Amino acid sequence: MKITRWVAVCALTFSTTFILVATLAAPSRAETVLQLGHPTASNSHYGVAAATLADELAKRSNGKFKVVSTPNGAEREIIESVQSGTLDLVVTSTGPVGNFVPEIEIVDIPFLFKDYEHAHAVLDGPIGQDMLKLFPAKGIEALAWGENGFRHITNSKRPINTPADAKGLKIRIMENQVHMSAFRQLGVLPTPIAFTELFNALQQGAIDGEENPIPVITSSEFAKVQKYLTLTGHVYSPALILMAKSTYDRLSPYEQNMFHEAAAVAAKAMREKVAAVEATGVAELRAAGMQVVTDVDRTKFQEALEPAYAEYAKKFGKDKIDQIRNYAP
Ligand code: EAX
Repeated sequence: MKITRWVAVCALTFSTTFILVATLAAPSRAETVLQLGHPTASNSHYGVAAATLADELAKRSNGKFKVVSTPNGAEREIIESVQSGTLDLVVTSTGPVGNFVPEIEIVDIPFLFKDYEHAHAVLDGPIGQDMLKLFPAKGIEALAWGENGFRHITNSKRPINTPADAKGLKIRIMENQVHMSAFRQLGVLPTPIAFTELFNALQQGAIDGEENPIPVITSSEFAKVQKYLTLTGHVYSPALILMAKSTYDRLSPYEQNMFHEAAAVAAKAMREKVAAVEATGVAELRAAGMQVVTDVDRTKFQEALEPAYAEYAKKFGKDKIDQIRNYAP
């Protein structure tokens, strides 16, 4: 009886000691959960950026940072939450970003970027990188430029071959002053609506059309509510990976660097996803019943928007616009 009790006490002491030692020996693994919001479905290019950022941060921090993503958010609202620090991260188009950092709206000027290569060169070069430095003064840390893609017009009324065909259509635009000026020039009725309301507005016929890159049109299933697509490519739509400055400031310099590096990998994955969907998306949309105008004369649209450039020059400076237009690395 006595021996049995001793064995039991010993076993207890041993296991307690073991647990204590094991606990002390284990690295401190307090997990930091970060909340991320983005505007589209999880299988979209935004979802790819969010998932890649989560993977990269988990890997680089040995599991310390865990990113939890919520899709289908309203961009302006989620940026507001990041600015106030109630949300940690956002992947967003630049659409509503000018409401927070006005200088950024310059990148939303139609026909500013010739092609993807030109856009990447500007954003990855000194012009784009200097723009990221404007965010901290507004309570936001800008981690990297991502990508939404060149935007095209869809509508439910008629095929658009020329700017004249677009006249009179009620077209949803982003909450963006630069786009508002451009679409006024086209003679459409530009209607700013949050992206989260867009599908319903199209379905109910409250508006006739909208404009978005192919990866948004496919992942948001707009073929269900839009018959016509014209590949106007009228404006390049960048994206940004942004972080609450309050969250960023709590990190060590080593961790801050980790976030920038992880975001760069996420942004690259986002661009790759955009390119992949660009390659297959139009065929997919045709198969889903859309009628696609591919051979549109883009210069006609560019000419129709030309008067808006006087307004842009006043707002941003002609030199700044030309610097981007003519940029060669
Ligand atoms: O960022 O609002 C828009 O049309 C955006 O392109 C969309 O939310 C994806």
